[in-house]
Amino acid sequence: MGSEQADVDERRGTVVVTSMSSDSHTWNLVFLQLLIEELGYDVVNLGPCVPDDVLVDRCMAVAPSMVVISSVNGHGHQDGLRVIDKVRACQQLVTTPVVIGGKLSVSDQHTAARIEQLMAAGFDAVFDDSGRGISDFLTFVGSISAIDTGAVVEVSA
Ligand code: B12
Repeated sequence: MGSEQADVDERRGTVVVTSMSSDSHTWNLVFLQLLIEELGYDVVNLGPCVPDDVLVDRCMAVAPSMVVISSVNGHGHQDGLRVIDKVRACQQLVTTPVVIGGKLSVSDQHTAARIEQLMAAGFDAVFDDSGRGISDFLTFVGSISAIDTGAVVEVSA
């Protein structure tokens, strides 16, 4: 991805990458950190098993351009519904783009319904592994960057 790496002089802001309290997996977070850094953002990686109040407090302190939540242990749907409530309860984080992705459940059944619930609860996007996760995520980040810079880009559905 070297040639696509954004010029370091044009850093786009800070993204918080985090897991949630139940999830001890770490390589998903490292992967996302490297990916997002290559897109030109600084990343604050909160690591695995992040308690809800720590997640919210760190987001308040960093005031990020975006919060990227990752979960792969199968509890992402449940944890995500709880955490987004707490994030959106903070006035300062009401409009911050917050996304979630990974292996959000232990089964592929009812994926659409789970995504719908997470969106209705306040996430701006959900990237379940059963879909086109990473390419959809890159499109989403492109749309955030366009808002940041005022540029107009076409984002496919
Ligand atoms: C290594 C590993 C562990 C290690 C983790 C060590 C560490 N330091 O991270 C250990 C042994 C600790 C572990 C523990 C457990 N694990 Co584990 N683990 C794995 C394993 C083998 C690899 C995960 C990995 O590192 N992948 C590499 C990273 C880079 O990729 P990734 O995690 O898949 O993430 C990718 C995508 O999900 C996506 N993605 C992730 N997040 C996000 C977010 C966004 C926004 C986007 C766009 C994309 C995205 O992008 C990543 C790159 O493609 C997987 C199986 C597998 N082959 O995937 C199981 C797996 C994730 N583990 C699993 C389970 C169940 C557990 C345990 C609950 C087991 C147990 N009963 O104790 C515990 C979890 C405990 C807990 N509290 O969370 C299950 C999850 C089941 C599910 N979701 O359906 C898996 C899938 C194994 C399986 N097939 O059953 N695990």
